[in-house]
Amino acid sequence: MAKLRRELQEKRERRVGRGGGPGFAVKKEGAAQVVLVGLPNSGKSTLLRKLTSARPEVADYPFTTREPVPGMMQFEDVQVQLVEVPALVEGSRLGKGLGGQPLSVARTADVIALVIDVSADPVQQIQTLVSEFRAAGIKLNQTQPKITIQRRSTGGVEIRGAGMVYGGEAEIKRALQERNIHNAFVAIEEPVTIEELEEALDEATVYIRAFIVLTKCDLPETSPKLKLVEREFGDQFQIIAANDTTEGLKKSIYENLDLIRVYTKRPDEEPTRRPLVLPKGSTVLHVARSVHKDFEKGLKFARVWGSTKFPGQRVSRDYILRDKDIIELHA
Ligand SMILES: Nc1nc2c(ncn2[C@@H]2O[C@H](COP(=O)(O)OP(=O)(O)O)[C@@H](O)[C@H]2O)c(=O)[nH]1
Ligand SMILES: [Mg+2]
Repeated sequence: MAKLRRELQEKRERRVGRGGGPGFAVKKEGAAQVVLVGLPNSGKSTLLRKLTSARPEVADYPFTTREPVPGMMQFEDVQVQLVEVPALVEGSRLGKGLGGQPLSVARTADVIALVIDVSADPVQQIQTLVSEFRAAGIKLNQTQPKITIQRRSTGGVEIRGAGMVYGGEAEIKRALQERNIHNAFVAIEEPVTIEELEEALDEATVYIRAFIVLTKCDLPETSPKLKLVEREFGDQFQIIAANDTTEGLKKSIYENLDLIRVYTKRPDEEPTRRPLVLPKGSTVLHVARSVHKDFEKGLKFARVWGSTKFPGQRVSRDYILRDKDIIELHA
């Protein structure tokens, strides 16, 4: 899983560079990188100051923050990197505001936080951000359609699952030809629109998890606006109101990262203090793999404390772990 993540990351970093101009990827640290994106004055720097020891300038004029500013959020025993990027505006990708820099950094994020000033037309702000991201090929909270494309040097076009696209083979071939792809293997494993296929062909498309943070909830008359945002976007995004305590806010953010912590232990010893941080849904096998790649082969069973019915229960390698589980691997 670590290897997969690294490969994906490298792939994304290459894509950033390809957009012309320098890449602005910020070196990742901690369990996940969350990029804070918002319009000018939406409260990004204030949020970063509240959650990390980074000290970006806070001011009531736009574009105070001109370079990405990373900070480390410590939540219990997990470190999460937050990165404030310069404000995004309508047309950023075309060079407006401070240009494509915020999009370029957001493109390689593990998770994107849309930082929205709830006191100023929040619906409009969210729509602006989402459409700017969409135009830049960054899809928020959408699952990547199951399409495989392998470019080849010869052999023409081979298509599997053409019936999954409205228009079938003819449409697929047209989309390929438009992109000067004459030799490729294309496999479509679920029904997709021609638009989704075209996005998959455009390698610049990335799919990133995102949530909304509403700032300035302390200002008067904001509670109806908060409700409006929940009604309009609640299906699409988790919404966090930033008027919580610092610890509460950190917890909400952590929960939105879909990570779990597991503590490994040896028989008759105490568990490690530092957790392994893995994606939600990880199994015993994933843990074994991230401890040591040889462990995977020799793994016989594991004992788990926490999510199991009984403490120290024996589980199989496919057992799905939960946050804060303690695990003892037996080879
Ligand atoms: N009342 C209130 N003002 C805020 C809050 N967060 C930010 N501000 C103000 O909004 C302005 C812009 O804040 P800043 O954090 O610099 O926004 P950025 O441009 O998105 O980084 C500043 O005047 C802040 O004091 C908040 O939660 N409540
Ligand atoms: Mg700022």
